Amino acid sequence: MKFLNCEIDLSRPKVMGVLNVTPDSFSDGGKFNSLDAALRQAEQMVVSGAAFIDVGGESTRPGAVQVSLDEELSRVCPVVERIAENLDVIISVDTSSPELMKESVALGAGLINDVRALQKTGAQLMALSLGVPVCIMHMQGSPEMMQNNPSYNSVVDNVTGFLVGRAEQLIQAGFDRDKIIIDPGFGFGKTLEHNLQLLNQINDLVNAQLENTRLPVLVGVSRKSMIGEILDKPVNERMIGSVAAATIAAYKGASILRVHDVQETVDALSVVQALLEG
Ligand code: 9MG
Repeated sequence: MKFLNCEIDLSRPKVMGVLNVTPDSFSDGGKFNSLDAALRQAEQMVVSGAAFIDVGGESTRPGAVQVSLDEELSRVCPVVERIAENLDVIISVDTSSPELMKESVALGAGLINDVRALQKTGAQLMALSLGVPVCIMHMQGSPEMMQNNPSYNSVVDNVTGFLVGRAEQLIQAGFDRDKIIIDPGFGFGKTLEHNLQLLNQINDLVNAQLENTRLPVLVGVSRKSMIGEILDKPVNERMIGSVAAATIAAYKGASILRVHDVQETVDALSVVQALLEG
């Protein structure tokens, strides 16, 4: 897949490091220190082997309240700018806001990661005009309400149908097929049972055909409540469970793993890669 200044071979699984820039993410004081801390964390993830850094200023956790556009811009833009100036990595911007898409691509972001699949007013048109690859995600409901009794006839069919249908709409609107990544949205309006069915059958999504080709699949399970529920452990004790789930997804064909624990996941993916090549 072609990004701003480089091409990434997604036939081998790649790691996307998560960089949350919400106020509670870096508790070391003022703005300058927070920026420095964000850059150091991004640098560490790049050294550990991340191909992408996903920068997000809006919490999309279940029950999270929305932040204002100004707040999101002021959290994300300086971090995108600093990473673009200092690191050789593809910057993904985790946003549904067309204004932030525009600002961050101008500052050097090379991928738009939208948990709302470009369905917010103006997002699709903006992403099209910017011309960078996009990741579209499935979510049932909205972050405020999505875990209030989610239900499906068949979660795998429903999620696959939505993502392939949405990709088709984007292509018809002028998007390049080679610039679309799809994501089942683990934990976004899904029970543990739904998440496990999706993980178990992630190869169905990987193999879903759109005009005789497949779309790369991004999987984000890192530290999520599905891992917490399985292990009965708090968020700071979910690393091994998260790596295990990412490993399964990669073995079944996922192309990008969105994770907090980059080095551990990169090592696990090397084992997957050796097995697949062997
Ligand atoms: C921002 N964000 C949180 N979880 C995510 C997931 O699973 N996928 C993508 N694409 N973005 C996510």
